[in-house]
Order: sequence, then structure tokens, then C-alpha cells
Amino acid sequence: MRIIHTGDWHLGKTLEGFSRIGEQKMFLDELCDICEEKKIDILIVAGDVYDNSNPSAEAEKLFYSYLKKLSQNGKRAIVIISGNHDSHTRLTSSSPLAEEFCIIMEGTPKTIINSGNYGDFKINRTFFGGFEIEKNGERAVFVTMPYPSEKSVNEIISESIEEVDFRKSYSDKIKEIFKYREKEFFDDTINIVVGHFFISGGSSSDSERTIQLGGSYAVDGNIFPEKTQYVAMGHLHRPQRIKTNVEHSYYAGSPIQYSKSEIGYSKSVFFAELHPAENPVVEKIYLKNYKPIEIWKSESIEDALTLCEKKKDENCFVFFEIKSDRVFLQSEIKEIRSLKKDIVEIHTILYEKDKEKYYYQSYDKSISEQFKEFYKDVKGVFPKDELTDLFLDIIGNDGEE
Ligand SMILES: [Mn+2]
Repeated sequence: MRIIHTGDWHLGKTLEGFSRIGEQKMFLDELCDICEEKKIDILIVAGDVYDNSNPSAEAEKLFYSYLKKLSQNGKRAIVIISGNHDSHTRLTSSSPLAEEFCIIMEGTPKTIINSGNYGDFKINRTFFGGFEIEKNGERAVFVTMPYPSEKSVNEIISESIEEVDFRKSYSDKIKEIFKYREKEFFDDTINIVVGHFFISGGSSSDSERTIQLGGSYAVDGNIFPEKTQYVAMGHLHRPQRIKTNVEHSYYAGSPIQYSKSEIGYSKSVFFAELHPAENPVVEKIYLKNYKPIEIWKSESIEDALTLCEKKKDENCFVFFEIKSDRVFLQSEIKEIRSLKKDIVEIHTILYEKDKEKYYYQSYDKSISEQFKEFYKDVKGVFPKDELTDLFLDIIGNDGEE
């Protein structure tokens, strides 16, 4: 079978209030073309379909209309799992209608879908978070791990595993769940894992919810069932191959640059051709950059205006850094914004002309050192420790970076 692996669509996500719906639509159109060209049997969406648990009607409409198109009325199967940004109940509420088009949604690791006919496909058997699907005599088994919240992990463990040890770490519990599913994979089936969580060692960006990346939510990579041929992951927004016990393990990444930290690399989806007991053929397919995020730098307000005039027709989002020896007038900011649309942020770097010294510029020094020096410059004395601590507290820097 031929699959496309994508994820982290974050439909409805904005860039500091700027809509991305246009770009999201362009991606979905490109995805339709890729699925056609590559004659795809199964499309995998590895979680974070929406950006939040209460998506706008516009985002939902985009999702439904493209699902229908992508499924080709049931000729192509679509496997969707829920991510940490999705409300799993809301995401899967359309399942009764979706089944007819062979759109399969797994909301939590506890979900058990219905078996039977799904469009041109047949679901032969189902189990917690997984199923076996068949078309033209070829069978594929999916073991899925929709975003495993602490709560859902404990629930599935107590319901499906006999000797429960709740003292185990989050990572070990997930490992245990996968171990329990090992029996679902066979030598004569295509064996795929789909998951949405953070595997330690992967590189992250600003637009994942960082609080869930660190510490206890990191999962060890050597946890997948032995016969797994392909691991289709969602959560990290940079497309990447990751080191696990399965040779072919990938994060699809988001299809669109969702933050400033994602502008240094191209977005993609993964194509794989899989047959039972064979090593898969995998190809990374690069996506177009529908509307780039750029960082512009100017040496003065006059420079900034010239730059805007020159590049005013470029279709991009701009984070603008402008050096100046004085504070800008409202009229100047207005003029910049009227020349170039989609300026997300204007960041001023103030300096004193004769001292040639910049404020707000990043030095090779720690934030607290920079704060102390800045304070001394302005007030003539170093700040008290309590004040420095308060400042670090406010900016959310705990001294570790
Ligand atoms: Mn995400």
C-alpha cells in the first residue's frame, strides 16, 4: 500500500492574529495533488488537526470539505488521530458520517472503532486504539497512540493490562501499552504505528506547546512493537527522521511555518510504499512555502521606510528589527505599516549615538547580567537582587535558558 504521512495541520492557527486560512487551504490543495500523483491508498494525519479544542466554524468547514475530497468518496482511506491541541471528543464526533468515506478517527488510546465496511475498504478487526484494514487482499494493521494524556494512559493501563504498576514513569507506561499491542502485528500484514507525543531526542520549535515537551512527557524511543515497519509521528513541527527501535520513524512536521523559529528549513510530508515483511520505500516530499515568514533588519527609521517601499509587493509576513537613536513617532509606525502589509511585529533597538551602545540587543551574556547592566546605565546603580529576580520571574526565565 502507498501512504502519505502528514500531521500538525493546526487548522485555524493564526500568526499573532494574522489569519493563515489561505495558506492552510493552499496546503490542502497541494496535498490533494500529491495524493493523486502518488496514487495514495491511505493518508495518515498524525494529530493536531486543529489549533485548539474549540475550532472556528471556518476551520471545521475547511477540514470537512478537504477530507471528503481527499477520501475520494471512500476510494482512499484516511486515518486521523487526535493531538494535544485537539478536543478528541469534538474531533471524532463526525465519525458516524465519516465511516462511509473510509475516514477513521482515533480519539484516545482507549478508542475502539466499529468494524465492517468503510468505503472501498474493510475493517477486519479492532482493538484499543487500533484496527486491521483490508483492500484488494492486502492488509494493514494500525496501532495508534493519540495524544496520551496522563489520565488516558492510566485508564488504558488499568483496563487492558493485568499487572498494573502505577508507579512506573510516563515513558514506561507508554512502552507497556505498545508491548501489549505487539500481538496485533503479523508477518503477513503491513504494520504501522501512528502516534502524537514527544520522543526524547527530537528537535522542537516555538509553536509546539513547550510545557508538554520537557521532562516527564518525553518518551523513550525504543518502545515500538518489534514488527513495526513505519512509525508515523505528530507533535514536533520540524520534519525529521528520529532514532527509535524502528528504522523508519518520522515526525511529519507541520505543513506551514507556524513561528519565527521555523523559518530555517522546508516543510514536507512523507511518502512510503509498504508491503508485508518488506523494508518500506520512503520519500520526503517538500511542500511549497505559501507565504514565508521573514525577519527584516534596518539601521534607521529612514532605511526601514526605503526597505518597505522596495519590498512592498512581496507576499510575506515580516518581523521587523529597526535600530534607532530615538523613539519612533506613531505616524512613522503607521507609515511603515501602510507601505508593507502583514508586518507582524516592529521591534525597536534603541542606542545612544555617541556611546555606540545598543540596548535590547543580545549580548553573549545571561539575561540577568544584561538586566543588571541596563539598570546601572539608566539608574546609575546596580539593581537589588530581589528586583533582578522579579524581572527574571516576569520574563519567565528560570536561569536555565
Ligand atoms: Mn502540533
